[in-house]
Amino acid sequence: MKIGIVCYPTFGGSGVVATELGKALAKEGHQVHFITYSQPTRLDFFNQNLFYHEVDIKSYPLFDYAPYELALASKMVYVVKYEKLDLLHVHYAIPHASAAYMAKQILKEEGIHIPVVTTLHGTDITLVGRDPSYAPVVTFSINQSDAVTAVSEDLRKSTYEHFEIKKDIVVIPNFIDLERFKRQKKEHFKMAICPNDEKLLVHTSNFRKVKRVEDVIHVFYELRKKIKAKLLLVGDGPERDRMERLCRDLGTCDDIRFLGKLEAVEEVLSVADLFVMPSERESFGLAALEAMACEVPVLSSNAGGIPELNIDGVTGFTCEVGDVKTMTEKALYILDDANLPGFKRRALDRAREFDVTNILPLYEEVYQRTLEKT
Ligand code: GMT
Repeated sequence: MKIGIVCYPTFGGSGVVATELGKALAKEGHQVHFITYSQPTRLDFFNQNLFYHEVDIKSYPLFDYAPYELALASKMVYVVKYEKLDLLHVHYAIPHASAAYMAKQILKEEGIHIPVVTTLHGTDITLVGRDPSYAPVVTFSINQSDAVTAVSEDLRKSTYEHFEIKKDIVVIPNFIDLERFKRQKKEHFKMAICPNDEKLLVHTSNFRKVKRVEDVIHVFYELRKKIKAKLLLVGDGPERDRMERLCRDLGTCDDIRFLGKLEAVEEVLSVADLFVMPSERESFGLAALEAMACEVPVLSSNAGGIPELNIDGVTGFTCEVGDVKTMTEKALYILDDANLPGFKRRALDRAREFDVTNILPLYEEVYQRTLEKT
């Protein structure tokens, strides 16, 4: 198949999933065309089946905001027409699904039919999409898609609850490339961070409010009263300054390192003992899956789709959002030397269920059905 993938090119989960999906499809022999405003972060290897088309966003003094959606729709029209695509797969409803609808209508005028598959990722439904300033367009463009998928059962449910959706939504969970995400031997790295055999906690995120990074720091602060521990915070975003101030206020700076955005997050995960994800909302929790694939148990909230991945008491624990006290108790339990090896093993076993080789055929099935139907 010739597939056009539209996504955000950043470190964000939806962009990562879209890029990894494209790479996996290309390895299977499909021709994949990425359409986005810059080279996707994870598009890091050459394959003869992979193509990248950059959206040209023209600015003009009249525009306070350059109309990205129009530039994107135009680019989709060109790519579908000249590369003779069979299907467009757009990741994250805003504005990709509505731009795809517009491209589809333009192409229809020229006698070209292009089916559109939309994948919902999370905040496009649970936060931004629900806002009255976007909701009607999100509802319309989901209903106009030829197929719709969501990354968890919880996101599917929440989409039906908050929008008037007439379409079937197929759940296809996030996936992981176990060739890349696996525990690597990095003892020298562990020694450098934890010279006194401290337990190592890791959190990775985009440091937005929804991630509740302050809970990670508070859990760590409480935990450190009981055991020797260090914390690595990976990623960057709007909450970073506030979190650095919090560390200073709590006097924990010596034991916490802010590493910023990292390409090779699997290297950090390879030396971690516990991954912390206390998010307010999370449709799936791809970062937790990456940790589990590196044999790291997960201490998380029970928000959204996280419990569909992190099995309470098995691969880690899921706690009420904001319940720092319980999270600290559960962290201590997991990090106990008698319990840790079992949690690590079960985290990996669970991650294996989300191996890309199990999930890729589910997307291929959706594509096939969509092409047959339309
Ligand atoms: O987590 C974020 O804020 C980034 C966001 C995105 O759209 O890039 O991630 C969402 O999509 C990921 C991939 O499907 C999911 O694993 C994340 O759980 C989801 N984030 C939220 O729902 C907050």
